[in-house]
Amino acid sequence: MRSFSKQVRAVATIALIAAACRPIPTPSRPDKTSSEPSKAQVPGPAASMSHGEAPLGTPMTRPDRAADAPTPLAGHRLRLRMTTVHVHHQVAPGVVYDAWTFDSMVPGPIVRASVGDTVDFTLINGAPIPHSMDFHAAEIAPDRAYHNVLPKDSIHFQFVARVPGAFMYHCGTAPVAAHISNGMYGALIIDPRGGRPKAREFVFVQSEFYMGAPAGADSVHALDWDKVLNASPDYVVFNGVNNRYATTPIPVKAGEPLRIYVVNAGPNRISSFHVVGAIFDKVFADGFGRPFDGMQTWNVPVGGGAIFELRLAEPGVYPFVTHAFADATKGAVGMFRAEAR
Ligand SMILES: [Cu+2]
Repeated sequence: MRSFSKQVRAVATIALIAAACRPIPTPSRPDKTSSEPSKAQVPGPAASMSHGEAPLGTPMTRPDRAADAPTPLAGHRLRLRMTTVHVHHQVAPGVVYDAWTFDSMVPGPIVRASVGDTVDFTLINGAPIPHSMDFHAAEIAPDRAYHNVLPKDSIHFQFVARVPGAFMYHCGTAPVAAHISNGMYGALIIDPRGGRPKAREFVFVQSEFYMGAPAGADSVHALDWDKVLNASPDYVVFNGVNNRYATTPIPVKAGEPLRIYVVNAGPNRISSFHVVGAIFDKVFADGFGRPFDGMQTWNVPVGGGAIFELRLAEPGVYPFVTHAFADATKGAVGMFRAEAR
């Protein structure tokens, strides 16, 4: 079987040849902003020397971040700009992965808008191979909006959010399983007009890592394509990091209303989301329509999302997991620490 890197190079070559044989639409070039990557962020060959303070090479993903959902958008137009960048991502202590990202983050930035809002989106490809964007909350012709963006090129499109819910976005460039496995996904929250009842809100994106043997001076892992095809990940994680909120529990108050947006990026494993010691008051599948009341565990399909509302009854530590426990054992576990109000 051909190595995965050869397959990716072949796909990239085919994409480049195809692009050379047809006119490339002129993208709307965004103005330079601070969100555009600096030259230091644009990936290049790893340096083989140090300049004394730190080794040169591919930059790391941005530092750890909280699970809190961002505040809802004030206006009705979300001007959104992302850059695809290849960086090193720390999946677990001492375990570094050669990730493909939106904005140097795994998962990518959380996007939030409301029903009726226009999402005005620009994707800039700062990576050395083609990438693209697929928003599950958009109703749009994929061959117009979701096609490949070549290195150093960009694409611009917009859509109006019609359906509320917790949605996935991801790179849709072939082979899609590779681009998702390498880190190109994120959560897109669409609020109903007028919002949802007040609650502490969190976003968990479940996903998988398939580790090849470490290579290079930095012992960096890259994708093992056979493991992807066998749906046999080494890590299944929330928000990109093994046991992320188990080692650092999320503080909440006992009895306060909690709302959790869960998106399952996969690319292969169903998330059977469960909070130990709690029953969900309401679960919204994706987020639209009538909720299910009194649920213990809810399956979030690959490429899907769900919204969970609950309260933790008393002070204590409450694990949240995928109840597919082989996957929880591989890292999809976190903790809430409920304190007295
Ligand atoms: Cu991609």
